[in-house]
Amino acid sequence: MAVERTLSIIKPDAVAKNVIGEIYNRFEKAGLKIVAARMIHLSREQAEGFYAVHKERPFFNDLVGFMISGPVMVQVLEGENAIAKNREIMGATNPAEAAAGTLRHDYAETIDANAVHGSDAPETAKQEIEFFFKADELCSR
Ligand code: RTP
Ligand code: MG
Repeated sequence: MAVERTLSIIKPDAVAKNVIGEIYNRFEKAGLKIVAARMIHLSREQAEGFYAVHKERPFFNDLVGFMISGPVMVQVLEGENAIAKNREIMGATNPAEAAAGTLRHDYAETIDANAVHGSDAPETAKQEIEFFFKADELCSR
């Protein structure tokens, strides 16, 4: 299986709950390495840019409003099958449907405030990583 990189965001609700460390622990236990990380309070323009793919969706304004409601923790995860593995750790988009033991089951309240983001495919992972980090800010190890 190929070593991949994926972009992960701990969203404002989970940062406010003070569970960054708990979430990092899940990544590390699953064999994913944090190779870059940064805390940032996104501007509206940044959040709209990051979620541009969803701009025609009915939930776009709520999503952007939520993502700028407080700081987020952004990280690049590296490991075998990292994109799918991270999505497995995250659980279903709607926490009510997320399997026991997943991050969204354990830390999320609603489909809007759903604790984490993870890239969904190799091409989006590449774009999303480049959105937040320069190449020399990634520390492969
Ligand atoms: P994410 O991008 O945050 O990792 O989540 P995802 O792939 O599981 O879900 P996606 O379809 O990409 O949607 C992005 C975020 O928009 C919010 N959403 N709200 N009200 C709704 O029907 C709805 N659908 C999606 C969620 O916060 C989701 O994480
Ligand atoms: Mg998505």
